[in-house]
Amino acid sequence: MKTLKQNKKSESNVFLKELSTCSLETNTHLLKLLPSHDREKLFEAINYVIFSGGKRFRAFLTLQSAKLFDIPKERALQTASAIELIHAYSLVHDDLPSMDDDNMRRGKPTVHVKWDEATAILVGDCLQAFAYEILCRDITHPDTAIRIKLVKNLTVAAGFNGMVLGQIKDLEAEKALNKLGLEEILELQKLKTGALFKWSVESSCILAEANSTALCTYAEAIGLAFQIRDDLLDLEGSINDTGKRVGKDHKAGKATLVSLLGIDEAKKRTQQLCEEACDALNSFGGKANLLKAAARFTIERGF
Ligand code: GRG
Repeated sequence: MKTLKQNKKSESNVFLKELSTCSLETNTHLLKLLPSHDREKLFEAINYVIFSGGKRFRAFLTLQSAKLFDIPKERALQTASAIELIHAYSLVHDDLPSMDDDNMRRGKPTVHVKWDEATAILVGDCLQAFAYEILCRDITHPDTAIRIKLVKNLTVAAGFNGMVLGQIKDLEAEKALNKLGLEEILELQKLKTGALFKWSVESSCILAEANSTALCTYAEAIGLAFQIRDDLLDLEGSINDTGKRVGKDHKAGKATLVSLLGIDEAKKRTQQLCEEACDALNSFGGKANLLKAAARFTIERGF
């Protein structure tokens, strides 16, 4: 009989293998979609960002949630690619000197360091536009109304009532005299990180014309847990594991759930969120096992 520890280890190995498969499939699909271009510098920088690593965790969420509804792989790869492009754009812009000012991402120099600021801005712009263009293609779904819904919901998740609003709140909080309270931090994280997580699974419900309540509850919980883990890694992780500078947010006195609640309480929160996320998927039975494993990865990950 396997011990609990052995079971956890084998679940984690299965999950990591599946994460790597999803990453490979998404990269192959993106390579197929990427047009050739005669603007060498821009094209080189875009390739650098798209294929510079990254866990492809959002693509994983999309591909696995699509499996719950037996969505054809080609369609799911379209939405998985779109969400990774939006995520990649957000990282390139977040790293800019006027935002978080980072020189390392995914273990490599950031775009504005390797090239220049203008290139980084344009690369982000291109990635964003490309994501929407992909969704509009017929292969995403034959029904135009469904394609429009995918695009519309993604603009909301990424835009001024979603990720951008979260980013603005984050930038303002850094300069504010009064530190943010618990509810304000939760709201900020829900927008900055959670909104894209939510679309990652909601997109599969849109493709399947299925109810999205359970999956959205799951995504909101793991989105927050993912962010708390990110803040913990900023404190406890290393540049080798995370591929980016650590200790920066802590040093800057950034308002996070970890700085507000302390390390132990923050870890407890991630446990609760993981349980909440897994419970939300119970109605899918064994089909949701990998998504449940993803929730556990979210709170245990070291990268
Ligand atoms: C520029 C509008 C705009 C928004 C930026 C995403 C974001 C908003 C900022 C990134 C800051 C940050 C570290 C957020 C924490 C959660 C997060 C998004 C971490 C990075 O995501 P991973 O770990 O990255 O999935 P990889 O590289 O694996 O894809």
